[in-house]
Amino acid sequence: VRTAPRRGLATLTSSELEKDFAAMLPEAALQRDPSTVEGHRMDWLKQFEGPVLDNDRTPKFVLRPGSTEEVSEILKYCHKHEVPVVPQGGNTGLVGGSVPKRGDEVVLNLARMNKVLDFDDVGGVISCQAGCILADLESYASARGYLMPLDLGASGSCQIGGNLATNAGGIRLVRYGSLRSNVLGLEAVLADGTVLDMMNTLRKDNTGYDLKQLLVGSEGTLGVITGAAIITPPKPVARQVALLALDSFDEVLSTLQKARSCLGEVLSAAEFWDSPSLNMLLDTMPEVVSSRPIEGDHPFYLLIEAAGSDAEHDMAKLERFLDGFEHGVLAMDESQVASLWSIRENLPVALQHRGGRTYKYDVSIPSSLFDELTNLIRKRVASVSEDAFVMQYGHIGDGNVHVNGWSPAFDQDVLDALEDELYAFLTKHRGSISAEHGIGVLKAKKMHISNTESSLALMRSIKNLLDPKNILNPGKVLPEQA
Ligand code: FAD
Ligand code: S2G
Ligand code: ZN
Repeated sequence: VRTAPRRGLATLTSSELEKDFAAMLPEAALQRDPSTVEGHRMDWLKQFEGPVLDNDRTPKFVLRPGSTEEVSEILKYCHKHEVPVVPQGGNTGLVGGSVPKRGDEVVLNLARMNKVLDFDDVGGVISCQAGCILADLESYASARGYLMPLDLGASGSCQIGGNLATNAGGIRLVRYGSLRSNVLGLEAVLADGTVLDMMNTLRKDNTGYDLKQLLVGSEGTLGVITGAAIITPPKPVARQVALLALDSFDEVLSTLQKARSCLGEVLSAAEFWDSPSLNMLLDTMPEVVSSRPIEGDHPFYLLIEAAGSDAEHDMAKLERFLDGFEHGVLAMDESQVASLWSIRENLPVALQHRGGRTYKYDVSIPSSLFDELTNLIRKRVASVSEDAFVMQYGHIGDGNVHVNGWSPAFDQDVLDALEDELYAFLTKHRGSISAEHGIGVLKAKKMHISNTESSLALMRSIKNLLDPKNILNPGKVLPEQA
């Protein structure tokens, strides 16, 4: 908790701000309950907490606007009075982007803007407000024979606005592509309160710079996303999931290749995890996963999902793919499919429940370097304690690996040494420091590893153009300048 006020902090106190916002917004738009407000100031990992400043400079409320107009009013006011704002969705982000960093920021949460505005059931396009929870949109689309182009373990809490702001990846990217490629329209409010209405449901619209794409993935630093129009692909008729036990990461890769060639267009997901991941889950959340899905403790597990329009046709493809494997299970009905998926989706949840300290890395690297990367992290984490271990899991279909070290205690020196070595490795091999989780606070200082100086300079010019007073999520994405 930082007590002394810092240079450049907002001048208005929480009480003054609250009085002004109460005068301009309906009562429902101000959340004052202290424990709720506190929850909005701590991230999901419990690793980032907005500091409480003295002199009543830390807002004791959260803003929850109910309309784009209210967001615009709020930003006009904050722009005029130079009050920093943290746009927030479901607060499931993993890089510290969704909570205050300095302590004087106002949290602007989109939860109350959760309406579906329109659904085009011929073209398969949903238009909705940014505060819609992803799982709610999935139910809405599924009831109409469609589905959302993304799914992730946080779908029960994350909002489509946050998904867009982080260009979230998840388990469907291998089939439907990035969220970015599925966005047709966007509505956002800029730092000065200007409403940018780019809500469009046309598949083709080549009229100048694609401004919406600037906001997708900008993590709340260029504007507040208030609405979107997203392509919803047709819901597959049948879904089958195979889980295979494999002996090496190379075998995971070769099996993925085989899946691609045997299943072709019906391959809808390819996720993997290793033995330490499954053992951690069985040990930490036996109430969720009580037994091994396949007899024995195997080095690696590969989950392959086929989803198409003809169960028989898909099954024939799947049987060809599964031919020759010794250890595996094939889930045919929804409950078996769900239980295999629950292993994968609960890995990060169990890790968070486990307490202790997680060293979380979400990287993209050429698969040939995977073992070297993991051994680098394993060597460092093992030096913290003999109970420490490293887990590997993720979206192998997109080459996106989540390497998580865990130890009972935290060791700053180990973290510093690990990160120096890891980021030097990524620099050397032109890997990405963030495959899907974004930058937030956590990786702002490492942006130079995945971006050239000229790219960073252009990003800064764009930030200065759109948010010259730096009120939108200050200290996130771009490294702060001295
Ligand atoms: P928040 O966490 O609230 O915010 C995230 C960022 O977006 C912040 O910088 C915030 O300022 C900004 N923001 C939020 N809403 C808006 C808005 N309306 N306008 C402008 N900026 C906004 N991520 C993946 O990519 N793939 C995964 O597979 C995945 N799995 C996860 C599993 C679990 C169990 C958990 C806890 C997280 C997972 N995540 C994953 C990370 C996280 O869920 C995603 O980053 C998600 O998109 C964040 O959405 P949110 O609504 O919670 O946003
Ligand atoms: C996933 C969640 C966060 C993590 O499970 O796909 O994106 O790295 C991750 O545990
Ligand atoms: Zn992921």
